[in-house]
Amino acid sequence: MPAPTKPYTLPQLSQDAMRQRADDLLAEMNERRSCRFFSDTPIPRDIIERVIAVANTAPSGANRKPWRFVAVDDPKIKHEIRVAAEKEEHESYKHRMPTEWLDALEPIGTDEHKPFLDIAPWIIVMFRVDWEIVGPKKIKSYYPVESCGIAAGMLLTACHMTGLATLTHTPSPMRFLRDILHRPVNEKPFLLIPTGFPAKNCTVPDIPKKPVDQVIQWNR
Ligand code: IYR
Repeated sequence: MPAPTKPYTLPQLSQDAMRQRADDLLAEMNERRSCRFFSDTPIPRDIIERVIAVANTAPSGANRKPWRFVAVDDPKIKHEIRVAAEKEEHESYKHRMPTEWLDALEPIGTDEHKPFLDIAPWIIVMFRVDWEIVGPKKIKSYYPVESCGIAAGMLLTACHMTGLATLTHTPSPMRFLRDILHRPVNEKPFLLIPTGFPAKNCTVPDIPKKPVDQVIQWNR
């Protein structure tokens, strides 16, 4: 049965107001960078809950919200994650990643060492839920990868707009996260997002973002 409906409206802005808002948002989001040097300054849990709540507003296939955010601030668990991630990353950097990939990463300067996993006050680990058991039923998710990608983008945006730096970290393979965090078999590690303030002396690679005219193709 279709759900009951309710009205949906948005404030009617003038075109100039729309331009201004988009320009302001662009200026703000242009400042977002992947952060690899965090301060250990604690961030209260309720702030993390708020940014996750924003991500949780993301659209999802059949409105299933096929994600789970595991927010980790326990130093022991963060360290376990670091040790396991560095073990996989060591293998990847030394044996699994082809030269072409290593060359692509060279300007970014990443390597197998992941101290930020100890230092950042929080690691938000995002799991993708492909199915759930609800009562006697197994309920499928739809488009879980797309849905999680959208929610992850909204989480990064929410963190940035809240004044929190993030890194989208993808140790590979990341099966170890399910074991360390005791997650059930229907949850697959999707992304690991350390968050907190940037370290006082934090730097980022001085590389440009691709200009927008290179990523838009107008139909005429
Ligand atoms: N996951 C590895 C390697 C890595 C891969 C890509 I693609 C990046 O943009 C950055 C790093 C790591 O986190 O070091």
